[in-house]
Order: sequence, then C-alpha cells, then structure tokens
Amino acid sequence: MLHRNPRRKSISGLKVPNKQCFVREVNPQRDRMDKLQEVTWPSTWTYRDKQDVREKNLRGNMPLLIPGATAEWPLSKLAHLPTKSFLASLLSIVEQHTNIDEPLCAAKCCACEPSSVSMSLREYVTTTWLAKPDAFPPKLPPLQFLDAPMALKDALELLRTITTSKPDFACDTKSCNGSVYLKDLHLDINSLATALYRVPPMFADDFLNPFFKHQYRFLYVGTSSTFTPLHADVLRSFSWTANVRGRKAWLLFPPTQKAEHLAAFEQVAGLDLRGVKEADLQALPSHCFFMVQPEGSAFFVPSNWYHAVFNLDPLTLSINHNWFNATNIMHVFEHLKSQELSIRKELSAWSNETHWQNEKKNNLCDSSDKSSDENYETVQTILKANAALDRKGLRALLLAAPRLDHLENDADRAAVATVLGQLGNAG
Ligand SMILES: O=C(O)CCC(=O)C(=O)O
Ligand SMILES: [Fe+2]
Repeated sequence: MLHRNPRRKSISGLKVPNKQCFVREVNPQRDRMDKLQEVTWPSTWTYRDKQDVREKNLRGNMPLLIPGATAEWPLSKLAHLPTKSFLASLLSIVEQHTNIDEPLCAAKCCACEPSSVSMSLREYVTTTWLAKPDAFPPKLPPLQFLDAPMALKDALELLRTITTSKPDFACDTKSCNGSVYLKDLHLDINSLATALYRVPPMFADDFLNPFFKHQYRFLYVGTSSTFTPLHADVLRSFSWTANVRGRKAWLLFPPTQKAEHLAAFEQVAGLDLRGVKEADLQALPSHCFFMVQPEGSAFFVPSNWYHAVFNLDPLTLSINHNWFNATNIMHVFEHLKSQELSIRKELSAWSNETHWQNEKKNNLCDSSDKSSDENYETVQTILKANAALDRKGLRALLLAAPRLDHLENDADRAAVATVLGQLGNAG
C-alpha cells in the first residue's frame, strides 16, 4: 500500500510556471545535498540551427532540448482535447492505418510489481481509459517545481509526491490497472507516422530505420508515474522523444560515468527513481542531470548516455525514434565489438577454458579475419540474436546508406570508411 509522503510540504508552495523546464547538475560528492549549486543550462543543450546541432549535439554527443518541436504535428492539433476524446481520436487515426487489436507490449509499471503484458492499443485505450468513470484520471494537485537550486533528493521527493498523491492509481497488486505504460506501438507504417507527426529535420539523417523497415519508431502512452528504468539505448543508438502531451522527468548520466557507478545506481534505485533514499545517493556517480521535459518539446538523448524516465502527467504521450548515422556510427560499432567480447568470454567460460588466452586472436578489431577464428560464426549468430545486428548486418546497412561520396563532410566519410574498413568482408 502506498503512503503519503510526510515530507511533501517541504517542496510545495513555491509558485513557478507549470511548464517550466529546468536542468540541474547533481553532485552528491558535495557535503550538503541541499546546498547544491544550480548549473546553468549547458549552452550545447539549447537548439540553435540544424548544422550546429549536427556538430555540437550529434557528433559532439550532447543532449538537446527543442521546445515547441511538435507544434505543427497533426497529433498536436488534438492535444488540447479532454483526455478521453484525445485517446478516442488517436484510436480512430491509428485504426485507419493498422490493426489496433494486435497485441503490443504494455509495461505495467506499478510500484510493487513491474511486469510486461500483452495488450492491444484498443484494449489499452478502452480498459485503461474509456471504461473508467469520468473522474478518471483523478485530478492531481498542480505540480510545482522549484525555481531555485534543486537537489536530487528534492527531485526524488517530487517524484514520490506525484506517485503517492493519487489514491486511485495506487496498486492493488492483483490488477494494478491504474498504471499502465503502453510502449511498443511500432510506427513502421509510413502513412500512420505521417498522420501523427513529423521527424524534426535535424534528426532526419537516419541509417537505421530505412534498413530495418522503420522498426525503431515508437509511440509511448502512459498514465502518470509510469516509467522506463535506467538504460542506454539499443545498439547505443541516438534517440529522440517528443512529448505530444504531458511531461517527462529525466535523469541522465554522461557516458563518461563508470559502469560500476551506474551499476551502483541501479542497485539502489532498482527499476525507477522512486525507491531511492537520501543515504543511497552517495552511490551516485559524481555528475548526473535531472530535468523536466515540457509538453510539446523534443529531447535528444545522445549515444551511450544512461537515462531513467518518468511520466509526470495524468496522460503522457510521446513519439520516440532510435536511430544512428555517420556521426555516431563509431559508438554503434564499438558497442557491437564490446558485445562480441562478452560473447567470446562466455563461450570460453562455457568451453571450460581456464584462462583468457590468445589476446591477439580475440582482439575484436581483427576478428573480421574469419579464417583464423573458429568461433566467428557462433559469435555472430549470438550477436545478431542479442543486438539484432551482426557484422554482416552492419556492413549491409552501411552499404545501403548514402554512398561515401554523398556524405556530408570529411568527418562523416572518415567514420563510415573506418567502420567499413574494420568490417572487411564480414559475411
Ligand atoms: O519515454 C520513455 O519512457 C523512455 C524514452 C527513452 O528511453 C528514450 O527516448 O530513449
Ligand atoms: Fe532510452
């Protein structure tokens, strides 16, 4: 049973605009968590122009917020509707393009028992929303964000406040039907995607989706306090998320954070940001960012940044793409190589090897030399099963992408040529 947060008062009562966006650098190494300095919004996180974004954010691998990115989207034209009408309209648009009875993955992100279930869009909208009394979702107290330095512990209190202030959403363990996050609506049909949204132009250069029949484009819709646990994105691709409706809280860790720090965070935080106690914060890496992404904005998550996401409003609907191009191809390739390394280690453990032998043979930069590697095919099969992409697939994808001489600049050409060179004749 969820209980009200007794410390709620300490963060309430401060008036700031509801849709304010802020970012705070959180540094738990400092002596007093409540004396954290506000860091100014890093200048690289602010949108200037497409070329600047390509260099500073895509190649520079820095986050970016684009306010108002959804303003002209067909779906945004409906965003002012009451929740139920909005969802009914969504259902009818989606129904014109695809089968809304197809089972999808709905994560039941409730506090006590996160789990995944199969549910179609129709089922989600009708059982989670339309069949509920008009009072659903319950009115939440207006969210109040501090317009002053915010320590992570206050941010966490804020999230807990949101979670615990909605009795109707409290989980009854058996059904927890108040809190469901529909995550896997693939926007792989072009006509459906066009009926809903437009890809922000600075994110349009995409090698991944055209090759995989647009399987990495998604619609997410969740009730408040649903969440996505800490993770780095598939294939270490980029992602962008645009909030058509509602806001999301993000906790972000730069890729420079050591893996063991992230593991320590996951250990204390578990699946989401809620169970963290102040004492646990000592385990956090020295720099992480907390921010609230406003409605109508798009947020760019660079390669290899770990992030945990939390939906703040009664209904949060976002469009999300994973993608990569020449600017982050090295991140993708490095990820595949590190996955190969792990697979090799496991294979050798399985075959009872006591030592990690023959470094040279297992140096993965060289492992395109298939003739000297008896595990090559096995490693590639497992890699493809795990990561959806093996060396052969990556090579085919790059050969299907714009030709080297069509790429924008020297840095792009050099990156793609390097990866193709290392892939050799992978096949
Ligand atoms: O919105 C979410 O719940 C997750 C979004 C995310 O992980 C991403 O954009 O990479
Ligand atoms: Fe993600």
